[in-house]
Amino acid sequence: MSQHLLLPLAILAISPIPGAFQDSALSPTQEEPEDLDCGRPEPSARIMGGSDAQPGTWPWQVSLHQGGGHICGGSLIAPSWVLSAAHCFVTNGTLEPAAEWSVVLGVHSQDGPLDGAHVRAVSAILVPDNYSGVERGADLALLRLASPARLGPTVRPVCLPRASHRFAHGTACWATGWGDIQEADPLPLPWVLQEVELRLLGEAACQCLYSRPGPFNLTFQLLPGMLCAGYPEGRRDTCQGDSGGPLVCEEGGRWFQAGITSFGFGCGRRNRPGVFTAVAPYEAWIREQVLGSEPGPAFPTQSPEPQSGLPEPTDENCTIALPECGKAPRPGAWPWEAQVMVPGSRPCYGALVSESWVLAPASCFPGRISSDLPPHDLDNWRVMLPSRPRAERVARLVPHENASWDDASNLALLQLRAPVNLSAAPRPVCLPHPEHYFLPGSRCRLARWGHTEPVPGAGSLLEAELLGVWWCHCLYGRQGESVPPPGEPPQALCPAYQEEEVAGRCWNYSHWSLLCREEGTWFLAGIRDLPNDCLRPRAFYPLQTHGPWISHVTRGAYLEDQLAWDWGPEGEETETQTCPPHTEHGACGLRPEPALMGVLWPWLAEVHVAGERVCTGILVAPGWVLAATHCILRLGSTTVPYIEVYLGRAGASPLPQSHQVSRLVISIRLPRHLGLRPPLALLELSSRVEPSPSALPICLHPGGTPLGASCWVLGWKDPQDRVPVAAAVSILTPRLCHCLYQGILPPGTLCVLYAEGQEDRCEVTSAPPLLCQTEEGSWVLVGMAIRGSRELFAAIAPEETWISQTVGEVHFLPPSGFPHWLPEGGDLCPPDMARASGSPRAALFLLLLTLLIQG
Ligand code: 4AZ
Repeated sequence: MSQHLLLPLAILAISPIPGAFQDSALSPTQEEPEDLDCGRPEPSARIMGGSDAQPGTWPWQVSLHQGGGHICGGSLIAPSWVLSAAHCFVTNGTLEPAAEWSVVLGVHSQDGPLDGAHVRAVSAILVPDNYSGVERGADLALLRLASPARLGPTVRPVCLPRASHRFAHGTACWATGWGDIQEADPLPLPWVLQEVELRLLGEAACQCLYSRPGPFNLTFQLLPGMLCAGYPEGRRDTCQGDSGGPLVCEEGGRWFQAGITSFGFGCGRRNRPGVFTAVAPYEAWIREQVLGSEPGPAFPTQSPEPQSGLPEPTDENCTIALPECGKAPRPGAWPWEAQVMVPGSRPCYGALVSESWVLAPASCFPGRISSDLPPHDLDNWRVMLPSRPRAERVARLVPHENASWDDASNLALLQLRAPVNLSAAPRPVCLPHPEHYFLPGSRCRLARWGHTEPVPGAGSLLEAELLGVWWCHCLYGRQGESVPPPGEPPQALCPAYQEEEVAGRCWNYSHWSLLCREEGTWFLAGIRDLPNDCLRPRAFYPLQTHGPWISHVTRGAYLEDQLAWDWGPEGEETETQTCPPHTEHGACGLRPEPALMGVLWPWLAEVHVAGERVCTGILVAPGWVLAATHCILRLGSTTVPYIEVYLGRAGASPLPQSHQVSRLVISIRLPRHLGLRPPLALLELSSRVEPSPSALPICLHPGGTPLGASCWVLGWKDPQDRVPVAAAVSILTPRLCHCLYQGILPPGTLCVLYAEGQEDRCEVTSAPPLLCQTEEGSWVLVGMAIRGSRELFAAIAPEETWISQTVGEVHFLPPSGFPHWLPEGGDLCPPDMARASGSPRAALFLLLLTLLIQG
């Protein structure tokens, strides 16, 4: 996974340089003094968080081109030698041919014409034998120029440190380059060389930062020959495209190259400083390579000379930077909440994302986002921020390019005329990087967003808990698609709310933002508008996909690494998972494999009848539960009992109270059956339950007997504690069943055979159901137990018409794609049938008894 963050080299699309010329005729050695002068730019003469360099400030900086574009940086160390990073030239363990590369010297802006720039071909690329990848060190390379560089005011070598040279930690040094100005954000035109001041970090301080899990929970072991520079709080750093370039420190009026830009975890991230190849330890290697070339690189002695033998000072403490965003005094008191006032519109809520930028829905500014011109009344727009005495004025509106047609991109950024001082309030919210993985079960809140109506009651009621990615993805219609694994941006984020809070709290129209907390820090995780609906478990649009756009526009929004890593079983799941197909009414019979903590059987209901017994019920549609008639209605009783249904209780460990759902039964429906009492009853619930992992309808089986499916009797171990158990069974062919029971079965009865030792797993008084799992993974209800029997079940399929007419929204699987029993020839049963099987007599006896009692 580290590959995601050890950013590979990107080709900066910089065209071949107009005005630069290939110059090989000059022999500059004659013009130079014997002892090569180094590290002195002409007097007077991105890097992330840096700024444009002045021309001629860094005359040793070169640009290494391949295929006509800038790939890496380098430094001129002698007229014929350039120092750079090995990883620029090694792909899959192979050194690229020198002929593919050229060195551009004396260049400032790479968007020509280039005064004073010239190009040299490369005659050799030398890489240490022990180089095997940036993380393993020795990331340096020497390039021999086909002809010496022409030294001048904008082309001069840098000084190299001797092996004994010590750069004190805390020293302010400079890194330069034409690399990205943020992660995945290339340097804009006119491609002017960027410079940034970075502080050298001691080995202990750097190791301390990299030992704390960061992106992808990764840590990194610093090796000898590496050095770090940057800041614990991040924000200023080298980035992709700067590799190979120099990190230089001034000493006694000369610039020494302390490091070569090598890598880092991302760019400018908190506690992830840039990692450089230390140059001093490679003095001998460099000298060996350049032997005989005159003049060679200069290694001036350090003055005052370092006292060799002394250990490096280790007095630095381990200073970890804490997030600067996302801290709130208490949920609901959001220090980033910004109220945007546009003349003629209701106030619109957004979030402060940096000193100068507010993020809000683009739909807050209708009519103002379609044209390229700034809104004519921008002067009159105001932004109210917490604890600011006066309203802020607005300088610019930048809508997302897809804002007008894509709800997921309904975003706009507003730039304030003057940056605000960040403190406890206002304080920006944290934004997630694209690879952020919000853990299932994360504690989240809904916050005002856009034109939201005032929240009735306390805003603190809007608590939510995040569903796992599998659930979110599969519940909300991504059928047959694979579930994005951790590290890939999800298509949706699903907060689940407490049912009771939701009941009766409906808004006519509302926009919401989803804030999720990690280690006490709040992230803006998602956005959603809910036209005309109650708050229910819903899919929010994840904001993490917009992180790059937001940082590109704002150049400094607070993107923060993931802070919580306890992935649990779902995160460890490495196999790609797919969602079972849906029926026309949506998702049914979903159950993650392997089953996660929490609910194992989302459709399993406890049906509490008249306060005296509990029957098994199965949720077949958002407002309907199917149960066995004999358990619900006692024989002889003429009154309709008081029935309560509980969902979300049937877990390996029961879900928190907040996930349980209870409903009253308002009617009991039975099919018309002549003579015998019908075995199946439909219970109508007082209100719908929103599909969620604790209340999800099962799929219904359309007919026949599932061939080769794995089937289970799902019950409770005992009716008191009601811990769900499943006993593995096979369903017998109708012929076998018929023969075993010698024709006394009512039509539509299924017989099962228990797997070895499974007969006694669940008790039968609560009338357990018979379920099977399809090959795609959906769970299907096939039958409900017949009174008093372990082996006999009333099939669902014969009642398909009645069930569909009564409920409407049930999920009968399409008959195609579900294997049926083939018709079997002959009615005759083998004469020894009854003797051959295990316990047909006992079953027969029970069945007779059942029929007698019912009759
Ligand atoms: C790169 O890929 C690279 N933030 C260079 C430096 C850093 C990260 C990536 C350090 O060239």
